[in-house]
Formats: sequence, structure tokens, C-alpha cells
Amino acid sequence: MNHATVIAAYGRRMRLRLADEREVGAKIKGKRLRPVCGDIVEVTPLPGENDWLITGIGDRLNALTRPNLRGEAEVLAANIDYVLVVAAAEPKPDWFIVDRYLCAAETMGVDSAVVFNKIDLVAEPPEAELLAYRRIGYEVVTCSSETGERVGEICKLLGDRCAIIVGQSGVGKSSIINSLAGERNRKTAAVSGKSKEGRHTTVSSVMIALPGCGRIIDSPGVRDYAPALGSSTVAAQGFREIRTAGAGCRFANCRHLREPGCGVKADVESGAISPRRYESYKRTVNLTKQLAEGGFQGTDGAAPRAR
Ligand SMILES: Nc1nc2c(ncn2[C@@H]2O[C@H](COP(=O)(O)OP(=O)(O)OP(=O)(O)O)[C@@H](O)[C@H]2O)c(=O)[nH]1
Ligand SMILES: [Mg+2]
Ligand SMILES: [Zn+2]
Repeated sequence: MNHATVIAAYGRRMRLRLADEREVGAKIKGKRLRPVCGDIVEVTPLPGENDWLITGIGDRLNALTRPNLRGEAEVLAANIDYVLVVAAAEPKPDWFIVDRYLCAAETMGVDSAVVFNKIDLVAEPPEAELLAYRRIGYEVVTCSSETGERVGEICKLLGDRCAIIVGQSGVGKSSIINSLAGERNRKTAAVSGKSKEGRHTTVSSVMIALPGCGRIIDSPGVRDYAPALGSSTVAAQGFREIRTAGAGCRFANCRHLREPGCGVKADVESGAISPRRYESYKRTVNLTKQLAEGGFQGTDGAAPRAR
């Protein structure tokens, strides 16, 4: 049996890295298998063709998910050991999206970091928001993939792990990869003139091996994102400081909303927990409830809006 890693997924067309490092195209056997970038798959060569055939998917160590329009978990990528969540000077950062990606990483049991890109466009990065992440233990890198300033820090954080880079469209995910790879491997495009929104340039996930550090999966940017958590009680596990403060609640099953003797609310009132992060937690709980009831409008083809 041959094994390979899925390094790109274009609908039902896959690109694989074989055990001998060769990169080949692949088709998928049958209709049931849904391999994603990062999957380890069983493959067999197709006689007389350049393509290989994927016949099975190995057990996933973890999976980054979002709910599809039917509220079921759709897998975006698998077997990840680091999540880099990017925000930037433009488009305007949506910190609630950053929080929900961090929440996804926490519930996957995977380490994550926040990257603030395009520092060349501003006098100061948004210190208060970034400090809130540092205080709860996240690594934060402020950088410019345009000038190259501090992009190397990302490489240091990454080590030899396999990361996925995620965030709003236009924040510079593909540009960061180009800067780290030292070549214009990934297509990029200017944000739109007026609204400063991204143009959804990257349309499929692709894994790139970086010289001198690990691998990184470039992923399509989003307008909104929510992890597929299954139940709203899982949301508390996705917010580090809420998970920790929750140990001090009077009730073991406290949801940290209106219960008396809640350690989380006490920490929000004392300022130990950022009110914005707490708001973000509440939105994630609500969103997960809405998803369970099937009542939401999709964006980006699937992910619901949290407002
Ligand atoms: N000024 C400045 N512009 C940047 C920086 N990084 C990226 N850009 C620009 O931002 C625009 C969007 O960059 P992309 O790399 O395509 O963004 P993306 O996050 O991959 O976007 P999607 O693929 O749509 O998700 C491009 O015009 C880049 O040149 C930076 O550090 N400073
Ligand atoms: Mg891109
Ligand atoms: Zn509580």
C-alpha cells in the first residue's frame, strides 16, 4: 500500500506528495471519500495515466472545521499542528473572527498564534487588542510581508510543524507565504479600492514547504468564520481564559451567562478577563445554538454570520 499527503485540493482534483517526495495529480475513487489538504491517503498508480487514484483516507489526528449550510461539520484541512490567525491594518480587523479561529484551534488541541500584518501602513499596531491576546498566553507577531519586517518571527514560531494560515480575505496570508518562501509562489491581489475588502484571491487550500522551517497551508480568506463545535458547552473550552476562570464557578455546568457565583463573570467585572473576549464567547455560544437549531444564513458558501 502506498501512502501520500494531500498538498492541494481543487474540488475532486487533488495534488499529492508521494513518499519519495514526487508531486503528482490524483483522482478519488468513488463518491464517498472526501480528502482534504493535510490528509494522509492510500494511493495506487493508474496504469497508463499520470494521475494516481486515492482509495482511502488515514485516520485524522485533528480537523479544522466549519458548519456547512445543513449545519454539519465540513472539514477544511486535517492533521495540522499550528494555526496562524492573521489580521491586518486593512481590511479592518474583525477580532471576533480571530477569536473564533483561536477557539477552533483550542478545541482541536492545537497551538495557535496571532499575526498582525501590514504594519507598514499604520503608525502603531492596535496595542490594546494585541495585548489582550498576549495576556492570555498567545504569541503575537506584528509584521509586514511587504517590507519583510519581522516575517522571520513566524518561521521561528513554526519550527518544523505543519501550520495552516487563516483569516479574513486580503489580510496578506498568501503574501506572508511568498515572503517566507522567498518566491512569488502564491497569487495575491490588492484589496478593493473603496471598501478595502479582500478579493477572495486564494480559492483552494495548498500546502507549501518552507525553506528552513516547516510546512504551511495557504487557505481561502473568509468574510466570516465559525468552528463546527457540535454543542454550545464546547465554546467555553475554546476560550483559554474562560476555561481557566470556569474552574472557580459555583456550578460545575456553569455556562458563564446568568448563573450566580460565576468565576468568569467575576473576572470580567474585575477586568481580569477582557469584556470584548467575553462578548466574543457569548456570540460563539449563541452561534453554536443557532447552528444546532439550523437557523442561520450562510456566508462564504457555508459559514454563518455571528451577528
Ligand atoms: N502594505 C502592505 N500590503 C500588503 C502586506 N501584505 C500583503 N499586502 C497586500 O495585500 C493584498 C492582499 O494580499 P493577499 O496575500 O492576496 O491576501 P490573502 O489574505 O491571501 O487574501 P485571500 O487569498 O483573498 O484570502 C495584496 O495587494 C498584497 O500585496 C503588507 O505587509 N503591507
Ligand atoms: Mg490568499
Ligand atoms: Zn461560570
